[in-house]
Amino acid sequence: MAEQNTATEGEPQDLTDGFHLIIDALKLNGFETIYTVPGIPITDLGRFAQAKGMRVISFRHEQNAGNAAAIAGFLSKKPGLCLTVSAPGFLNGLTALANATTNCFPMILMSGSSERETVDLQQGDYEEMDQLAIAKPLCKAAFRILHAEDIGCGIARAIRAAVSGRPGGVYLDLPAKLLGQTMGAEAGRKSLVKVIDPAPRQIPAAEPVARALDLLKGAKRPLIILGKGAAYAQADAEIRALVEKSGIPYLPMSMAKGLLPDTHPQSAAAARSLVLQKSDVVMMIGARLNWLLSHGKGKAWGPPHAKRFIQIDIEPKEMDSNSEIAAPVVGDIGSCVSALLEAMGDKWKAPPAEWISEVKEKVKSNVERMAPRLQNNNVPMDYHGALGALRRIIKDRPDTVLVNEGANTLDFARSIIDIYQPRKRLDVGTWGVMGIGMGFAVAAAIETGKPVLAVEGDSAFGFSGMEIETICRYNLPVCIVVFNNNGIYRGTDVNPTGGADVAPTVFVKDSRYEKMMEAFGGVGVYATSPDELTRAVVEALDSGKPTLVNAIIDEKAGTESGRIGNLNPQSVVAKK
Ligand code: FYN
Ligand code: ADP
Ligand code: MG
Repeated sequence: MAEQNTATEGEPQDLTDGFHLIIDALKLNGFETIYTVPGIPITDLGRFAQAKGMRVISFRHEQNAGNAAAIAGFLSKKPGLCLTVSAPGFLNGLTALANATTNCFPMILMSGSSERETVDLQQGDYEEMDQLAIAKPLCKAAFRILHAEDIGCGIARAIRAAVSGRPGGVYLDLPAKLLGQTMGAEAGRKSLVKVIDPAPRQIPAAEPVARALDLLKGAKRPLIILGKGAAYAQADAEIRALVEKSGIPYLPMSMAKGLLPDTHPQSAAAARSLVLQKSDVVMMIGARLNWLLSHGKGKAWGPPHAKRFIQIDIEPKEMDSNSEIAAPVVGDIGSCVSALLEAMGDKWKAPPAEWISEVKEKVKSNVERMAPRLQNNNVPMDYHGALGALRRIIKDRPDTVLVNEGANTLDFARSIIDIYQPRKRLDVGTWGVMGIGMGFAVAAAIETGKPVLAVEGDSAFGFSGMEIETICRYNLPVCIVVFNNNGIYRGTDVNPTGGADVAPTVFVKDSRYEKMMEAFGGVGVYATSPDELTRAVVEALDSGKPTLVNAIIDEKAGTESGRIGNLNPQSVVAKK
């Protein structure tokens, strides 16, 4: 927005300022949405962005705005934008930025900050904090812009850092003074940078591709593992073609579910333990050998050193991080998968029939074992009854985005609810973090325009629950189902001293979460049976009205920490 300035010497000049240069730079680079919590010194930045046609989604807590930006980055392959106030707001957003970096989601956290001179002398400014220094070790890159004429380059650098190579979080420090700085409008316009090719393709050399295929060809019991990097890459058709042409069973990591429909005949999701144990050559596509894959070694993986790994990843330093990688293929997944497909030629032989049938039999028996439990209409509900109902709903509406967090609610939903399309399952990711629920749900609705079903443990919901006001305010098609079992993991713990305080894992019994939604004008439903749950969710998805279903789960159902209770240290002296 140019203003007339008559105060400077000579001719009157059109002026612009830091606020408008930032917005112009963002718009020039195709950004449409900012996730934020307004306040000093960035309130006007949000206002002006809205005035200039950007969508400015205002949250109740910065961590949720940050989580929204992070998942927007995952869904769109462009950095999600989060805008916060200084020190405390910045710190609230920082958790989401660190989590985004850990998960390889591109996002930019822009925070207002107080004056450098005062901060550096620690003179006690309003919300004083050396934010740049604090952000640096927790994200992929951190920059500060001090001069209006550097805004173009600063934003360009932030974009490139977030999306090139392994994606991640970037911090951009915006001192209050910068926002008000003026410069000539024409010079300002020329200083902006439109980023060309922000995430250049990284094409693998022929040799690593040939090495990988040689290893795969010689395998007796090959396995493909698809990770969320593969989902992020948006190379859906190529990945499906590679899996199908190879004939190899594949295991989807949680957020890679749906890259191929979970009902695909090559899916080994329901034979997870077996394929990890017995495979001899494993090809990871955008998946890391971190804790979620037991670091590629130990009991879960069968005899030591019996496996050979192929890893496709954009990050060369990922190779050998946990286990030896016999055939590293470094490049972007789209290019790597295309190169593999081409080099496979037309005469690719399917893996040995005994292996395929062994995996299929295990899948069949696990699926058959689970099936009857998913039909139960028990009151109070158990996880299988409630999730069986939601599984049928997603089957009928495969374009619904499923957001999922909790412990038992997460673990049961991951294996029970089949996903049919890429990037339709968003969850706690690499850290197993609680609190992503409402931020992810808001951004999923906004970025995809599809209905969102958020399946939340009652504890998990509490971390971001206040954002149901945000969901109602923007009238988003989000249906939240709170799996209410009166506590963390389950609701049955007691205080061993007999004192008045309840056990630390226990909540108020029979909490009426649905009334929270009603308080903001949304629809609240109290559901005690799978049939009631089905009716409520179907109605919510049909109407698109913000809805919260309080799903009453047996407080005895569930186990400590879901399926990862083994990670809890055990005391040798105390008994639970
Ligand atoms: C999977 N399974 C199925 C199906 N899908 N059986 C029948 N039908 C279907 N559709 C089987 C699968 O083969 C496994 O059995 C079992 O169900 C569990 O499958 P899952 O969930 O894929 O495997 P598992 O072992 O739980 O995976 C390990 C994990 C996972 C670490 C990747 O637990 C995970 O992502 N955890 C994240 C937890 C987290 O972040 N929690 C938040 C913190 S909670 P078998 O093959 O017989 O073993 C804080 O307390
Ligand atoms: P999961 O938890 O599903 O196994 P991870 O987050 O551990 O997935 O792994 C994702 C991997 O994907 C990371 O190592 C990351 O470097 C990689 N990755 C992300 N995007 C791309 C891409 N476009 N091309 C290649 N690798 C990618
Ligand atoms: Mg609970």
